[in-house]
Parts: sequence; C-alpha cells; structure tokens
Amino acid sequence: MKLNPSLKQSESFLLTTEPSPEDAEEKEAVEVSLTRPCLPSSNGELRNGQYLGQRGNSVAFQKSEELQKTLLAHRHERHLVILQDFPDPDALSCAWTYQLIVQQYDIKCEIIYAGTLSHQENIALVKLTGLPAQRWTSQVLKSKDLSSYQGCILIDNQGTTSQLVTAVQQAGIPLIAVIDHHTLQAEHKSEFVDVRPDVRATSTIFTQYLQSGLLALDSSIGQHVKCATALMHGLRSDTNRLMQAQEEDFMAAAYLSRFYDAQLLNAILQANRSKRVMDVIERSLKNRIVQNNFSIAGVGYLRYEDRDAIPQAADFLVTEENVHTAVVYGIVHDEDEVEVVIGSLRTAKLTLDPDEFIKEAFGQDNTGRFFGGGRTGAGGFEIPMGFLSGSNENSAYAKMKWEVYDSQIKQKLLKLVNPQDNPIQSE
Ligand SMILES: [Mn+2]
Repeated sequence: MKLNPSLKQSESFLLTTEPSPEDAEEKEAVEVSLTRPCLPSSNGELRNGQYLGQRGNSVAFQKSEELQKTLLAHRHERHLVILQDFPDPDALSCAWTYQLIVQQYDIKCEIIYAGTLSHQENIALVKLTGLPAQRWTSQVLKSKDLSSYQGCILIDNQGTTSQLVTAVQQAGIPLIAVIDHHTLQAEHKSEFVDVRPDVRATSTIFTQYLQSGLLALDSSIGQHVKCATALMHGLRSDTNRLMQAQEEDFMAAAYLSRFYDAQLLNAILQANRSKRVMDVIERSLKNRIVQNNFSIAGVGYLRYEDRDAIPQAADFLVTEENVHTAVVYGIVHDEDEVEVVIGSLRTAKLTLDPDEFIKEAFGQDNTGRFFGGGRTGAGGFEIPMGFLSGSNENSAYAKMKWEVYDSQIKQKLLKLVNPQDNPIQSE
C-alpha cells in the first residue's frame, strides 16, 4: 500500500480493498487518482475563517485530503448518513455524492431522514434521479439493528434538525463526519469536521471534493450525470438560483456544468405546487402583518406532507416592496398526532444574521438546545408542542391552542422587530 500523506499535484495512489493495509495486494487495488485541476498547492492561510476564491480552494484541498484519510481508516464499514427531518435538495444531493465517494472505500452508507420529502421539487428530484434516500420513521427505526452500523455522518445539518440523532447517539454509533455550511451549532465530537458558514451551499463543498479528486465524475456514467444534476439543483436552490452565489459557488457550478443534464434539471424545476401548498401561501398573504420591513404570518395548522409550504410562503412574502425579512410559521402535525411549530425566515437584508435572529428570538429548550438556527439569508425553527399536542377534534381547543402559539411567537418576534414598543399594543 503506497500512501503518501503529502500528496502532490496529479499524484495517484493505490487504495487497497484488503482489510489490513500491511498485506495489501496491489492486484486487487482500486486506483484512485488525485488530479487537481484548479487547486493551488500553496498553503493558503485561513484567517478568522475569511477566505475567497483561491484561498477557499486551498481550504477545500486540505479538507479533501483530511476526508480521504478518514475514509481510509473506515474501509469496509457500514455507515448512516443522517439528513434533516425534511431534507432539501442541497442535503439530498450531497448525501448521494458522499455515498458515491465512499463506495470506492468499500463503505456502505444508507441515507436516512425521519420526516418527509415535502417540497414538490424534492419529490421530483428523488423520483427523477433515483436518489437513494430512505425515510426512517420511528417504527422503521425500531425495526433496525443499529449495532450493524459503525459510524454516522451529518450532511447539511449538525444534528439539531433531526429526530434520528438521539437514537443513533444512544446506540453508541460514533460520529465520523460533519459536513455543513450552517453556522457552527456546537463543538462536534467527530473525526472529521468541515463546517464552512461562508460557503453558500454544502453542494459547493462537495463539488470541491470532486474537483480535488475524491471521485472522478464520468459523463458516460448515468448515475454520475444524475448526481451532478442533483448537485447543481442543490447549489441553485441554496443560493436563490445563484443570485446569492459567490465566486466559490460559481466555480462549483461551472465544474458541474460539464456533467449535469440540463433537461433533467428543468424537469425537476417544473414540478408544480399542490393546491394545499397554494392554500398555505394564500393564508400567509391574508394573515401577514408588516412592521419595520418585517413581514410576519402565522398560517395555522398544516399537514406533515405540506410542511415545505412554510418556506415557500416565506420566499413569497419577502418579495413584497418595503419588506426585507419574512417569517412564516404554523403548526405541523404528523400521523401520530405529534405536533410541532415550524417556522421559516427569509431575508434580503445583508446585515441580518438569521442564525442570531432566531436564537435571540426563541432561545433554548431546557436541555440547552436552540429552537432553531440559520445560514446566509435563511433560517428556521421548530418548537415541539409536547403535552399540548393533539385533541384537535375539539375545534374550540384547536383554535385556542393556535391563538396562544400565534401570539407568543409574534410577541417574541416583535420584541426584536420593534425593540422600543410593547409588542401587544403594536398589533
Ligand atoms: Mn444547505
């Protein structure tokens, strides 16, 4: 086994499929070639997390090498890639890319999420590309033997938006990698951490891994083309169709443009909204209050499958003139009558940090966990309703419950929107 820790440009090395590297046989080896088309070999320094362009590339390069070493140490294992409960295109496409990368190391990984695919484009993405993500409800989770997994990976999240994390932690499955672009939520006890809040999409990070040679995309392989298309979709959707993209994201999109299928992407984007989603958007328009350039709307109860109507409503409300920030929230209930308040924030105001705003507005639960967080331009929160869940067949109770949550959320938001005012009188 030839492994050179200080790999140079265009250097290739042998990755054996044998369990022990000592008696590796080169005949059985898979060759992984590390060609770096655009990455500098310089040791571009990272100061206070600020870097751009070439500087970003050297971080990407260093992280790719680090990830490769981590994967080499875990060959032949089975892992779980945990996504947020309602995975978005950025998460789904990156998890798939990860799965394709780690296959070369004979690592089998399953991509799992606890909630549902809600947004029409996500459903289209998964159906049209055959993206291998599985829904693990609490029943599915019970039926699984978690001891057969040797590690877990968090992609496009840091464990704060998934119901599966607690069960996986309790089963003693170690955290192997955290790869995300949201603000760092905690210090992670993970072997590999690549959290870059100044990158606009996790898809950009994964495209950089591809560019640094972790997987050589091949346009004659159907799965590679579909995966590149998924990444392009993830990158576009997290950058507001590239409008918030920065140099690194454009560089990533340029690289993907060599492999992706434009027609397939178009088909994914053509997915229509359901009537129920349109109805939620309508409620958000009717119920919105606009103060100090913030548009705030509670949309009442909605089904689990329609949960993604909330960010879509927020996307729409933020397009009104004199509005820079929109917050939309509602009570989402699943099959088991579990209820949770879910909210989304969208902002066009560069000086508003969604992560800070949401943490400040809603604070933490009694275990110290924040109810939400964010990334550039967007954020979200989830407030479990616990004991108050269910019993909505009693419509007077359901109405009262909504009114209490609605006023409490408005009060908390308006305290930040109008710091001087008494929020109750301001409505
Ligand atoms: Mn993302």
